[in-house]
Amino acid sequence: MELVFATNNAHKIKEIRDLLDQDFRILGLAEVNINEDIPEEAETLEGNALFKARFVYERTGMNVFADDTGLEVDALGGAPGVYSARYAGEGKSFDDNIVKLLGEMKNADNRAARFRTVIALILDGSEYLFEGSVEGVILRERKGIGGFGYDPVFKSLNDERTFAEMPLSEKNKISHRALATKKLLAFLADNAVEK
Ligand code: ITT
Repeated sequence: MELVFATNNAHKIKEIRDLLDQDFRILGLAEVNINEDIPEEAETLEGNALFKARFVYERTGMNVFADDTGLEVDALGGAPGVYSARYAGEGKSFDDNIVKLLGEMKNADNRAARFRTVIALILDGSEYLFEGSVEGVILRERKGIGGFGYDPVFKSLNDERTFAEMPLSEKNKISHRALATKKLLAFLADNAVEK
């Protein structure tokens, strides 16, 4: 069965191809001739993931899924959340975002935060949502050089290391994205009819 993954991120596409068995053929946006950037303007992760999946479904009629991820910090009322990629402003770097985050949290004693990923699937015209999250804390300074985004300042409650101190292969087994993806894969294994 063919399934579009509404992303241009080749790394994400490879990761899911490695996890899915051969009954599924994953196509990226370029492979279904969608070459524009799909806007991410909703106010929730669910809204963005659904918007991206619907955008592709309306143009292609194909089964499709899309994801969105954010870092939700309790002391900041859930920010940066859906704005995680552009927290310090459009076109700013991962490090600029960390600088802003640590600045905003300078006086915060409550360091609780979570990474949350939402995946929206449209299968045979019906919509489904899957979620994965990892609870943790925001450190006061960076530790580690692996991963990306906010990884150097995020430590899961279940580990002594930040995500940036873990080998990527290990992070990719336990991450918010991995947990949401596992739910998607289990659902597809049970519900996707061979086409
Ligand atoms: P797409 O091309 O797929 O849209 P994106 O950069 O928008 O990729 P996401 O929606 O998955 O990526 O994530 C939004 C932001 O959240 C991302 O730019 C990072 O700042 C942060 N983020 C997401 N996953 C992360 C992770 O595993 N570790 C650290 N930061 C992460």
